[in-house]
Amino acid sequence: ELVSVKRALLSVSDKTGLVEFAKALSERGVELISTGGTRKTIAEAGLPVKDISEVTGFPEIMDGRVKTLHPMVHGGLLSIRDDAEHVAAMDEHGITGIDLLCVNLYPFEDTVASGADYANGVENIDIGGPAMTRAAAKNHAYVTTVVDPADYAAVIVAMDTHNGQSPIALRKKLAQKAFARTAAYDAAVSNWMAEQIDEAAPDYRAIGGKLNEVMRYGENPHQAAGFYVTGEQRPGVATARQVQGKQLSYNNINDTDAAFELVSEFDPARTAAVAIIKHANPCGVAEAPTLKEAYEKALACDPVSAFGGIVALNGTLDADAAAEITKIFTEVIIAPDATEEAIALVAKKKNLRLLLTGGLSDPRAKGLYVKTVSGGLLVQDRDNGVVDDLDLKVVTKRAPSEQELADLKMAFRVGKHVKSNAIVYVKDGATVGIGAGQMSRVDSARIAARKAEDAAEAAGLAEPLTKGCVVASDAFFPFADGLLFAAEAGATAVIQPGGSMRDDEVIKAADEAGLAMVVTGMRHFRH
Ligand code: 93A
Repeated sequence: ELVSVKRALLSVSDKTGLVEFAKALSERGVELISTGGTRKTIAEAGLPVKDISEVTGFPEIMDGRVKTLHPMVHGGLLSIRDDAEHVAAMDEHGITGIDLLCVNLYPFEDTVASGADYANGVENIDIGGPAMTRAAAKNHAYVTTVVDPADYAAVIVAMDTHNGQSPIALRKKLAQKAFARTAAYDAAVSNWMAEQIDEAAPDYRAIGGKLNEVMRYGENPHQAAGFYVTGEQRPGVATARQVQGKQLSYNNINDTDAAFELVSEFDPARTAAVAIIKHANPCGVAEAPTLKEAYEKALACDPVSAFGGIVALNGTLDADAAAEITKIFTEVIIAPDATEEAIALVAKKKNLRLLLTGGLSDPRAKGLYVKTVSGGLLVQDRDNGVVDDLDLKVVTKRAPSEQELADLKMAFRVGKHVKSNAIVYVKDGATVGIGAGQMSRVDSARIAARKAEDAAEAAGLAEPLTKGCVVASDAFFPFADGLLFAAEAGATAVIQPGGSMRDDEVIKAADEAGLAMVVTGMRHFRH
């Protein structure tokens, strides 16, 4: 259980604490062996130290690429000291056991993090160091493996309390740490290489996550649930301050997030905007000079569904907007901020939750999206595509008017936040029909038109709100039928990613129907 430490091999890039450690070992009668730079540092401190070449009988070659990769070293690290055959092999080849290995690796992570070029990155991949580390860690029955300067002191203390010997518990613990280090090192190399060839997969471990709250239940009462917060600094539901109201449920958090992410797409410097969400889908989104007007326009899209919904605003909740929103039953209001008056108005509705985020969520920010599947995790980048950044191409004979173009962009912006298949009708800065989550795109187009008719009827209007609207589709129209249906419902202009095999057919149909159509080249599936 205790093994004496008679011979140590030291080979470190990070020389922190090296001299002190070497000195302590040397004072305890341990023979020191070392590689080039490490040896030099130890020798300069006036300590006796043998060069690795004396052990291997071989010079360091190829710019140090091959210095410790030798049977004299690996035999010394790996030999089972009480195995007759191993002992015979050691005798035959003059191999002496190495009882302690002190290694830290070429600073690969720091080198690539500092923006080193490719050749420099490759040169900093340590081969001999991990090989020795793994050999010593495997043979922890005999060898003490030290990969972290923070452990130097503990090793000396352990030796001192055990008469110069190293206890098995320490060797096991250090071996485990050594394997963790080489595993992380190889992961860093592999990730960097993946980046170099543009094949890096987002790493879900980067998200982390700390349990913030045990929830009453999940999506349904029989499901346990917890709310974890990640380190992400984007303003949003996880970091918002809850001003009033009872605890948010699992579904509330999901819907509130959907609402806030959507409304954050609207730059407050350009317009006030409001999104109303039900079951993670918008049932009304609008922009207007004031939040109150935006809310009224958003509500008009689908007032029936908006009941019990989540309302997100892209600006400071003011008294006018608060008075309007509190007229119907709403679950949650989320906004960057609120005035004192607005807070007082909301306070009259005890159960209504008010969340203040301190800012908007940057739609262009990078982030990760994780979803579980049976036996796995799907990890992808956040969809941070923004229609304003896209190169929109007019593909029809008629180009959209200025108003149509503004509405088209808005429709596409909203469509990004609607479950696929998504069809969004917009008129004068407000959604007038949203078709979500259908298996067929035509059905989404139909449902959206039907909802517009219902809303017009409820409001006592002569014609559906879709007359003269524009339409967005989150993905291309595989056939002309969905597009023609939208035209029939009253759409005059279309925005869609394009890229269907039948694009020509779809464009021809659009031209024949007198539609203006722009393609974005970007798809916004959301499932
Ligand atoms: O180039 S290597 O992969 N080939 C080796 O044989 C080898 N042996 C030790 N790198 C190797 N090392 C590494 O050299 C160690 O892991 C350590 O990081 C570094 C110490 O070199 P020096 O003592 O010359 O500063």
